[in-house]
Amino acid sequence: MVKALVTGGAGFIGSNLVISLVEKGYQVTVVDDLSMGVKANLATVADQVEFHEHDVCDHEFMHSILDEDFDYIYYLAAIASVADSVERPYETHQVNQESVVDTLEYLRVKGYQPKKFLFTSSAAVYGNYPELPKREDSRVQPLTPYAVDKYASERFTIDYGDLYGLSTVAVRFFNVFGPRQNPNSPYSGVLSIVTNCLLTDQQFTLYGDGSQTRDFIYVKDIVNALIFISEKTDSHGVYNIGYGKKHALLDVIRMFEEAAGKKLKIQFAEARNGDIQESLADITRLKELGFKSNWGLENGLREYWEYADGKSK
Ligand code: UD2
Repeated sequence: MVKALVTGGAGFIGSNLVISLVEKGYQVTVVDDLSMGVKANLATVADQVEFHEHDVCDHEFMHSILDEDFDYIYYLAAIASVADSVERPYETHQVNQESVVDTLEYLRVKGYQPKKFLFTSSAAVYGNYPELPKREDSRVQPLTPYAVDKYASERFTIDYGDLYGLSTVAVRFFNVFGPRQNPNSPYSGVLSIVTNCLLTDQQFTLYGDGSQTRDFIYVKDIVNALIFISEKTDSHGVYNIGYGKKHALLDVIRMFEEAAGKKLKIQFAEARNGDIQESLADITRLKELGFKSNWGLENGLREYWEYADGKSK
């Protein structure tokens, strides 16, 4: 049986990945300290997953788990909020970088050779340079502890591949949305907040005039991309994961209203400090590897709404 480890497997993207891996018949182990994830995210696969409620910074514990010698390791555990990383830079560093390096080092020292170690990074590493679209070799500008640690961990991931022969790869997520994204912080993914407002008839605060663009991608396409990239023996280096299309926030909200058959009450407010105006992935590398997305933005929005609306009833 194929064995996979997913750190952060109870989180938004992690739980979607775990469910897909279980559907593929993999034996899945999850390590998640539930600081951001929730166990309920894995409710449908609870009896098919080995779940450890544990901090990835506990090196001894992680070593004992890694001794299971996995075929695939998906490293999603992270302090996932940029705002949190600014509040708690050192703690972020321990989770978002130290734990990753310790895992890579343990694999190296023990001579374990997973088919792939996949690290999940973020478009945050690109910072504020206006150059678009963002190619994997575009200039980076990590402006926050979150972005610094993500960038450094990418590099460690790749260097452990180049220097020590581990099969490793890193990905940069653009704006991901879909089931189980947590809307509870002002810095949660904007579409999870929109969903929450639509479901509860609350007013949504739009920061700026809505013309800011993002490369939104449905979580199921993200999961497919993660599995695809990890299973390709010739994947290497960094891959952007987005659709390679930019949409104005207000246009996406209109599309979402259409899918929901409901109007969102919008209150406009000053643009957020540090908000970037435009974001767009160049996904040439991902396409050249042979990946094709299944859902796309409109289908993703529709399916997300059906899920969220169904849950609320
Ligand atoms: C994303 C990441 C962030 C960081 C950044 C790097 C998410 C959730 N956040 O931030 O961690 O990597 O990219 O560039 O993926 N907005 C509203 N009202 C709200 C919430 C948001 O108008 O209640 C706006 C927000 O000001 C922004 C847009 O919606 O212009 C998207 O916001 P976001 O937080 O979902 O994502 P982003 O791209 O700012």
